[in-house]
Amino acid sequence: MAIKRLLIANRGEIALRIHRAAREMGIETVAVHSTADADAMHVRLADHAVCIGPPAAKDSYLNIAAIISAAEITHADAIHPGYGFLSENAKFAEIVEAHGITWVGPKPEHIRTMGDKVEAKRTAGRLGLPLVPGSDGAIDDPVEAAKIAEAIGYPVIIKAASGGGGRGMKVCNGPDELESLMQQAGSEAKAAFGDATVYLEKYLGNPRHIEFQVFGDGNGNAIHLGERDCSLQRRHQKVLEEAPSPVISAQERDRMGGIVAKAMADMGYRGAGTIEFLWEGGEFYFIEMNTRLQVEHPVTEAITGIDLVREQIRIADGRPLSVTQDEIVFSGHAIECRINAEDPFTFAPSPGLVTAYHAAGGMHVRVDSGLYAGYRIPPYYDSMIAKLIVYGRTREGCIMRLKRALQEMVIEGVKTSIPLHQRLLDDAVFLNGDYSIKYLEQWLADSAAE
Ligand code: MV4
Repeated sequence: MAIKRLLIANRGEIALRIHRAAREMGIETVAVHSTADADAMHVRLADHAVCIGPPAAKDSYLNIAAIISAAEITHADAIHPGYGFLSENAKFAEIVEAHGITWVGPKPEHIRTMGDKVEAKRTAGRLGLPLVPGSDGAIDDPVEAAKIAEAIGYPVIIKAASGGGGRGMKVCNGPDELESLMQQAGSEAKAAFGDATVYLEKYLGNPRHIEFQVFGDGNGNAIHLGERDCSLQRRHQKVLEEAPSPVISAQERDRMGGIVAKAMADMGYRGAGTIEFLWEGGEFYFIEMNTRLQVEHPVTEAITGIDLVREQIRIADGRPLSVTQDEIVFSGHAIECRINAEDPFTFAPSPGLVTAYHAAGGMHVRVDSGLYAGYRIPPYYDSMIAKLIVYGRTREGCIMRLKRALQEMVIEGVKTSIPLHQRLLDDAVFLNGDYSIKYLEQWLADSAAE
């Protein structure tokens, strides 16, 4: 096969990240961009660039015909979708492959299965992953639902099959509100996703969000690269991620990692994937699988030394996994801070001209960002403008280095979330590592009240 020219169907820091991996493999790159992104760093650096439409994502980064045309015109022989946009669109993956273009991603059938949360859970259960107790599949009969809720115990959570990312969930505390909440969840899901299907789970009150990175070769071989702890979130947006999780022992990592890798091997999974768990009372409960590269992948790269984008491209090119499970060594600690162009207290977006920029540096400090002085952050897209990823031999050392690196970062002209990270890194609960998915929002509310 041998990929020669890779089209990057994305923007921002991840487009640059993919460009860098491709370049290091001797692969040419094609940037596609909206009119709002003509001055983006990855567009400047790519070998070829094609404008695919106006600023609105639906007319550019989500415009399948425009992207396929750009690939044909530039003779790209592969497409990497990054994260978001079309990355988990099974139809797009099929269209790419139907054009004889290599899809740098999972098999379309696996993208489709995991995109339906009911199918995903059923598949995970069959593959031996531990599930949150709940309905076996979709549920629409309130009488049946009440029986299940009674059996697993209240509170329960009603989730949309087409949901994900926290949209369309309802927590139900007792039988009297079950029927009306099911109706609400169903109609909200119908309005948001065009699918009213819902399912029921035991509601976990104070879990951590812990996800395992996996890779499969598509031929029955798979490995895991350990876990990331992504419990610090605000409105389902991750703020800071770390690897390893402060609460997972090496034995637990090996045990659970072994289970997820076996599951991926058995399903013939191809490429990068993330298995999301809630973790409570020392137990893992599968909730969802993401069939894409994730924003927070660099913390895994930092503690394993493995380039995940390179690995994705190799697999897409039909090559074997570059490492065996035995060769993977987890060493040290890594933390990623997501830096957004937004007010650090109100979270209001703050796009505009970057008047000065200086990236932190030094040992074990990585900045993934397309920023430069004079760049204008467009208002049309996600507000994440940089990721600061820091590595240390210990969690304490990593945090000290991260504080130092945050002090070095200069981004002028727009507001950023850097001050939020600086305050969080001084918080006693963060420092001791004993936080759940509820912690950040509580902490923000408490510090606003002070
Ligand atoms: C849950 C839960 C509690 N119990 N499921 C939110 C996003 C979606 N991926 C799953 N989510 C949750 N599912 C059960 N049975 C709590 C959440 C949840 C959450 C999960 C991970 C990270 C942050 C979160 C914030 C609020 C709720």
